[in-house]
Amino acid sequence: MIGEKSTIHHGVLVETKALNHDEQAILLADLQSIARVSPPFSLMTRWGKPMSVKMTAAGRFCWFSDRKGYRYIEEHPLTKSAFPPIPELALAVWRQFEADIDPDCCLINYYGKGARMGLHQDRDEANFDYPVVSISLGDPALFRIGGTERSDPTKSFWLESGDVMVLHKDKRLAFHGIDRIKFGESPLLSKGGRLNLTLRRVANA
Ligand code: MD3
Ligand code: FE
Repeated sequence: MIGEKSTIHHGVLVETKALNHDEQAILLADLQSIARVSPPFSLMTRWGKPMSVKMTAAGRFCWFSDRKGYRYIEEHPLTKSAFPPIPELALAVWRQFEADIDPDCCLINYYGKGARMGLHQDRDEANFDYPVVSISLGDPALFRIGGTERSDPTKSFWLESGDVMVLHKDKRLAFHGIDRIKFGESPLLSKGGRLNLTLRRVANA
C-alpha cells in the first residue's frame, strides 16, 4: 500500500514494499502475458554499444535506441505490432501520484545476471512536468542518482521487489542508473533477475 512506509532517499520518494507479495505476483503474470506478444528485445546505444538490459513496453509508446539516436516508437521492432495495454495494477499505482492524466508508456526493463544501466537522463519525453513512477520486481538493484549535471555528486540505495519510486520536480531530470543487481536473491522470478516498470507520459496532453 502506498503511504505505508515512505522514505526520502537523496530527495527521491521511495515507497518501500508498496506492493505486497500477491500484488507483485499479479503484476508479474501481467508482464509475462505482455512478453508473449511483445517479446523483450536488446538495444544498442547510439554509440554502438550493446545494452545489457532487455526492454519491451505496454501502452502507446516504447523507448528505442539505435545508431540513429534515441526516440519513442509505437510498434514493436520485431513483430511490428502495437504494444499491449498498461496493466491495471500499474495504472492504479500511477494514479496515486498523478490524478490528472494517465501514462502513455510503461517501459519494461529486464535485468539478467550482470546487467546494469549506466548513468543517464530521461529527456526524450515532451513534458517534464509529469512524474516518472518506477516499480521494482524481483532481485534487488543498487540504484544511483545524482543531479541535473553529470558531474554532480551521486548517492546510491537498494531497490527491492515491490518498491515504488517517484521522480518528479527537480529530480525528474536527474542523472541516474543501476550499478548492479543481486542476481538470484529474490524468489519472485523463477529464473532469477529483475524487472523494472517505468510509467511515463511521453506525448503532451
Ligand atoms: C530518475 N530505469 O528506464 S527506474 C529507465 O531500474 C531507468 O530500470 C532504471 O532509468 C531501472 O530509464 C531506474 C527509476 C527511474 C526512472 C526514470 C527516472 C529514475 C529516474 C527519470 C528521471 C530521474
Ligand atoms: Fe532512466
